[in-house]
Amino acid sequence: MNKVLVLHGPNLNLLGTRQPEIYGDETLADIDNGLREQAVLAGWEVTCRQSNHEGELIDWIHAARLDATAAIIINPAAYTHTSVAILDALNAFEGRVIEVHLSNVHKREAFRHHSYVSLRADGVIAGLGSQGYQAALSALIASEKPNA
Ligand code: CA2
Repeated sequence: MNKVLVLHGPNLNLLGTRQPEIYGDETLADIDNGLREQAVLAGWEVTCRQSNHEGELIDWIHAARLDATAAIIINPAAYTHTSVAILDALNAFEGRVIEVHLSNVHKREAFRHHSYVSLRADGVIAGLGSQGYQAALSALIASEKPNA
């Protein structure tokens, strides 16, 4: 079975409680439950994790190298714009990587326009709200190789 790891970075545990005008009114649990349902229909398995700690996100990326995870969908949140360490960890991961942002970071402050993670990502989705995660998973499923 194809395994996908979904990683959410710092402060995304607050989704649905603050700033709905930017990040929408769904909670992180809503997003994760939707992805699990979508995955099951395709015979895929999704594991979702959120952390406010850079090192914990890196440890999960390292673990994905060893447990046959096919792809990582990651919203690194503010670490997008600061973390060479997350970029380095993703560079050591051999599967596919899709970077997702709820908001259109390019319409926002200049410091959000640069992403270290985009240097590694196979695809980047921004500004579609929670649908961005669904689109990322759909793209991964659609590109599944027969007998992979
Ligand atoms: O648009 C995105 O998904 C971001 O990755 C979200 C990050 C931000 O730093 C990036 O530039 C773009 C911020 C996540 C904070 O999430 C909150 C959600 C609800 C309430 C407060 C923060």
